[in-house]
Amino acid sequence: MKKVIVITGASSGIGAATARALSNSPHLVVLMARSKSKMEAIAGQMDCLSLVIETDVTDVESVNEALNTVTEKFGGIDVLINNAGLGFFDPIDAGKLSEWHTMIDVNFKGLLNVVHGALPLLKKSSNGHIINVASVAAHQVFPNSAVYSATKHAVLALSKGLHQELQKDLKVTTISPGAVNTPFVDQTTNKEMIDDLKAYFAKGMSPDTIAQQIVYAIEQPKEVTISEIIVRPGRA
Ligand code: NJP
Repeated sequence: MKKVIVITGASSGIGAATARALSNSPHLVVLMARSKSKMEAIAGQMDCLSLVIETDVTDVESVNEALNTVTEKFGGIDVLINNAGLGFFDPIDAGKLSEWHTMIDVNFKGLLNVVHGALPLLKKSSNGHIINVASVAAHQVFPNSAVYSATKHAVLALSKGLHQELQKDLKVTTISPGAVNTPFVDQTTNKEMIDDLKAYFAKGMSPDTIAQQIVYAIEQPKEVTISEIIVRPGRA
């Protein structure tokens, strides 16, 4: 069945891999992020119908304009993949307040902005489905990532609330990856930690692996909801 699938954070990493994984599907795939040229390069290699929309999830107007464009072009939304996110790793004592605020603004408030705009459209769809990309940090708290973990705990809590209140209208899936080899870690500004972090994430899973799990959740029959997927690198 053909679905309109919106992916936030589609310019890189897991979001870009998910767009590519849907490339040969019958679906209509919408790529949203701030880096338009990167998304155009990805969409240019996709065989399915796709649409690139420059979107900043922290900007309500930008999000609502993007969702209006999707509705105009494709008539609505069936699947929303809330994937845009970032992490700055540092001890809490480093006190980098603006980095804490950015993580909350993108990972949680940004996700809420998209959910707020998309919910009426998803509820109209007979295949409405929200897929939230959380993290293993939604389930446990790691050193040097207290605020990141807090944002991902919030994403998981929101997913559970959405399911509780809206399960008659739509499916909700949370996917919680462990380390994935993407540019995710490059944003960390702690110079003492960055080399070790890069080496650690380089040994992580391929973003294609996470994309396959997301596609698996999308392709389930109507009577099946995959509520949660936790996927960790397969090493001791
Ligand atoms: O990271 P990366 P991942 N508005 O840096 C976008 C979670 N996760 O694929 O706007 C709109 O390659 C940014 O686009 P741009 C993680 O928390 C990861 O690894 O053009 N989009 C880019 O497309 C996150 O939720 C790991 O800069 C915004 C994308 O976000 C998700 O996986 C482990 C934006 C980030 O791509 C994808 O991360 C884990 C904004 N304001 C969870 N700001 C991991 N990699 O190990 C950023 O547990 N983006």
